[in-house]
Amino acid sequence: MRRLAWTLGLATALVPRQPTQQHTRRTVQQKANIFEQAADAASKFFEERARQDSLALAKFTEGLEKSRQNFLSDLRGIFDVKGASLDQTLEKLEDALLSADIGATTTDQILDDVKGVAQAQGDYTEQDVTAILRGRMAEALSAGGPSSLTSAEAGPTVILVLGANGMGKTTTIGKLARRLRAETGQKVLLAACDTFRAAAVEQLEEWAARAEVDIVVPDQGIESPAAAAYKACDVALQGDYDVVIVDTSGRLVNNRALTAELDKIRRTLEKKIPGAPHESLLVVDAAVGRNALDQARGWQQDVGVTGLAVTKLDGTARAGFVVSVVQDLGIPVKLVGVGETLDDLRDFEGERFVDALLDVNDADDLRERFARIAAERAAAPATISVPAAPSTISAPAAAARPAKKKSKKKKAKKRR
Ligand SMILES: Nc1nc2c(ncn2[C@@H]2O[C@H](COP(=O)(O)OP(=O)(O)OP(=O)(O)O)[C@@H](O)[C@H]2O)c(=O)[nH]1
Ligand SMILES: [Mg+2]
Repeated sequence: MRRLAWTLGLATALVPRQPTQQHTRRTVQQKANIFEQAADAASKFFEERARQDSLALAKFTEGLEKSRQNFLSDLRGIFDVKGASLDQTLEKLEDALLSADIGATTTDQILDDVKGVAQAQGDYTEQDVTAILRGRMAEALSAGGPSSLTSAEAGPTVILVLGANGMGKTTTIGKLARRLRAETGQKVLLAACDTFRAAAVEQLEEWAARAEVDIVVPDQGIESPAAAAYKACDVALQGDYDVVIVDTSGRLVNNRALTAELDKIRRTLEKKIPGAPHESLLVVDAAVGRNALDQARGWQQDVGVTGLAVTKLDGTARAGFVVSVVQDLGIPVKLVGVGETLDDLRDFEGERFVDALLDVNDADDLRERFARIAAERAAAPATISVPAAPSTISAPAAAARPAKKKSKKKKAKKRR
């Protein structure tokens, strides 16, 4: 419906204004032709947009295969049960959401919405639940703010990359460098400031070669990462680079000496390039799940983080962790890693991520349905009681209770 309205609007806008004096048959025919051409152009425009959207979604879907399969099979299990009570459905939905690491806040919101719909409509459909899942997850993902990388207004943009050992910092830098060079034509410089781990500099050199970008390595015998950062800033300013990406060694945020070293790198960048670092990107491994969330909280408090790069989403069945990390920390995810090769880095878009996770084909319909539900929920009284005998259900609510007791301990642990 929305698409039709758009098409007609665009077609009308594209019809040139004709003089109104003569309404000959020829003029009418000309108008009809113009209208037809405009409608044709509009339909091609939408076809192309749909093609690009589905390509981008396919790339995302590939990387989220494990999580998608897991989540969808859990969800299907809920709707395949005929005559389940609302309590039973909510119980299973809660299990599915917590197993996917969606997080307690968003899970509670979703369960509350489903209860609300059941109460208001006396029934709920699978489409209602999918619309609620999609809508609330997308909403939670947008809570961290814009997911585009920040750029400097003038001079080089400096991206400082941080995180614990083995999270995927160096790999992400290599992928990002290639993307910025190949897709946006920027002149990229890598700064090898991991002087701690043997072979870290060579690893970054290999990524620079693959990404076909330049790199600054520390001078022989100089082991201070701040000195390497200083040198990289000089090269960036003299060489007119657009972006400098700074690799740092892996560290735990509670290691005071290493955090002080990071401060020194940051002060050096600030002194040499106004406004730097423009982005402090914390790299977290999705497979680490909720522990990564605790780590990220420490980084946010002690070091300062402007965005997250979530790596190894391809290896986890709990990509829903991304929702809880954004919701709990209020920091946007800016990049996601879905594999080990140069092409396996994606810009993060909340809605696209959720569509890939839920295997959504008609996002417009779900978006409209959720808007309706959210508006009704906003207008409804704050506390909603579960209806005693919901319509889809014939099994007695008591039948669900033993299962609930059995899983309570596990759930409480997950909710923490
Ligand atoms: N499957 C998968 N593997 C990844 C991804 N990103 C990184 N890796 C792998 O994770 C491992 C560690 O990656 P690095 O880039 O060396 O991690 P790091 O954070 O720089 O490590 P340190 O410098 O030792 O702290 C490597 O084997 C990478 O190939 C990803 O998105 N998916
Ligand atoms: Mg590294």
